[in-house]
Amino acid sequence: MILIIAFSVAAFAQDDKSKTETNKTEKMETKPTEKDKTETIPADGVLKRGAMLGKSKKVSLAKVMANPSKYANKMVRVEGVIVRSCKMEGCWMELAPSKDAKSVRVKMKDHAFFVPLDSAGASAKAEGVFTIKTLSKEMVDHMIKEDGAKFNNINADGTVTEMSFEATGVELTRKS
Ligand SMILES: [Cu+2]
Repeated sequence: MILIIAFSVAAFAQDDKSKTETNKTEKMETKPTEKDKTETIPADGVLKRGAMLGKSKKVSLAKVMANPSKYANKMVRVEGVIVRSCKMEGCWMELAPSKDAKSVRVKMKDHAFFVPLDSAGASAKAEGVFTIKTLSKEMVDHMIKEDGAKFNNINADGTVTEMSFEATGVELTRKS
């Protein structure tokens, strides 16, 4: 009985701490549910998250990466392989044209939907908009420490300027 009480106090204390940190860094954003984090990506179907994919122009991820400004700020559809994804909430994933290629960070728009935490290795289609943004040092540090992100282009002041893709909807599959 004592053990159970001690455990629940510890769990409560931890909850409290994560709430405080969240409020500081991310304001009152949507949090992923347990299902959001752990749902299985099927091999014989698709797991859809966010808005249904529409009929925007399909573009090759490799072509966009070769010429980012040509595609920036227009709604497009891309597809690729998930190289890495946010280990905390699934609020971003790195999408590459093929397994060992350079990737682009795909962020789930408005932090309103999420991909499963073990999404790496799955294939994804995404619809959204490419933008070029500078991330603050705080954001970069947070993403490396908390989310398991990697950056190879950190500026001297700790910020990162990167092209990213803001997705309104994604479709994931384990089909190879
Ligand atoms: Cu995240």
